Amino acid sequence: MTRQRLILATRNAGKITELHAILADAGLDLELVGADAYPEVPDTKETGVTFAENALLKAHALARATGLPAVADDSGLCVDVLNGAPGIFSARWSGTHGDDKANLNLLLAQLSDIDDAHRGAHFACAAALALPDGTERVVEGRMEGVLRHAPTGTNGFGYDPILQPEGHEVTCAELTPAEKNAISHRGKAFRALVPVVKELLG
Ligand code: ITT
Repeated sequence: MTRQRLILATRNAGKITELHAILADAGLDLELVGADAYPEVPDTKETGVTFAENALLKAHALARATGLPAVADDSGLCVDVLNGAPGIFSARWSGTHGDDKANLNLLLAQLSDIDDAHRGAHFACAAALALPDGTERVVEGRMEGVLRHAPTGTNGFGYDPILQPEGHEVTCAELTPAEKNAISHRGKAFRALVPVVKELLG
């Protein structure tokens, strides 16, 4: 019997490895491929105003274009004192999409006068599953923490060097990938997706 193919709407190999491990741990035998396996399918514009909307947009577009079930995620950093910003703008906060260093430095500068008592923030992730017939599900995960005044650590990406997760004395960039996945917004959202995948594809 051929294995059910599931596409993940990302070109980020780390995300594919992480979801693959979570699905395998759950006993789901699916063939997981990244968007790179379908180079003719264009990237979807993230025109939604919430993480969930953007994850659903990406999953539906890929499911429609390929005729296969598709998973997509959208994530970002939400800062309490900024009323949830950068949020969906996290990847392009400084104006240039994907310039992690500029994004982090701009955020630190904006928060320079804010003391430790008011530096709460969380990473948020929405993960969506869409089927070619239009069926959809979306789940969310969060990692709460506080923002440091300066970056520390070299692991991870994005805002990892300044987010110290709740209950930890180090930043996300000082955790190993496995330690981060165990508590991360994306790890939680992907794990919450397991029963959904079982329900719709199991
Ligand atoms: P895709 O290609 O999969 O869309 P992306 O780089 O756009 O990946 P995300 O949507 O997952 O990444 O995240 C958007 C931004 O939010 C990302 O550029 C980071 O600035 C920030 N971010 C999200 N998750 C993060 C994490 O685990 N650690 C640090 N920063 C994160």
